[in-house]
Amino acid sequence: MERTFIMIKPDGVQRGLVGDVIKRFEQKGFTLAGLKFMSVSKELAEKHYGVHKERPFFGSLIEFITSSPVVAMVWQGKGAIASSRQIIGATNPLSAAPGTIRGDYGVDVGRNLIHGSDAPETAQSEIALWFGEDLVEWKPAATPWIYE
Ligand code: DAT
Ligand code: MG
Repeated sequence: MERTFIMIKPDGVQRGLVGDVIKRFEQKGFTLAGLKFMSVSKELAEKHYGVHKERPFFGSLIEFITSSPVVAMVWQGKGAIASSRQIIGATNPLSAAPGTIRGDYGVDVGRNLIHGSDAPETAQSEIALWFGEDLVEWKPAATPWIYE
């Protein structure tokens, strides 16, 4: 079982897409392990996007992420990291396939609605950064109907 960090960005929240996004992960068969609605501090945003520090869009990215509340989540399941990236779609929504979250709802790379961890190492560090140990261990009753 893998865990991945997913965040609905300020544009997704402001546009009323929280329910649709959560529905997609639930329908896939993934399990929620953490969920919080929160404002993001500049410090947290800069840590989260630290890898992009030298990029020209870093300043506007931090400004955007801290501009309005986000929904931070941890989703768990078989292959959850790569599968979530597929559910989310390509970074630039204009290149994202229809049926993906970014492909269905976005047009601008700076308003691409959602974040998902890109590898096991980043998933681990992002979950630690956003949730620490504050995750819920549980097994949904539907588990044997999702996993053979
Ligand atoms: P992803 O969010 O798909 O993992 P990333 O890690 O390369 O993409 O970039 C992080 C975020 O930074 C991305 O979701 C939106 C923003 N971003 C990336 N490339 C950008 C660009 N060329 N111009 C403006 N914003 C960009
Ligand atoms: Mg990334």
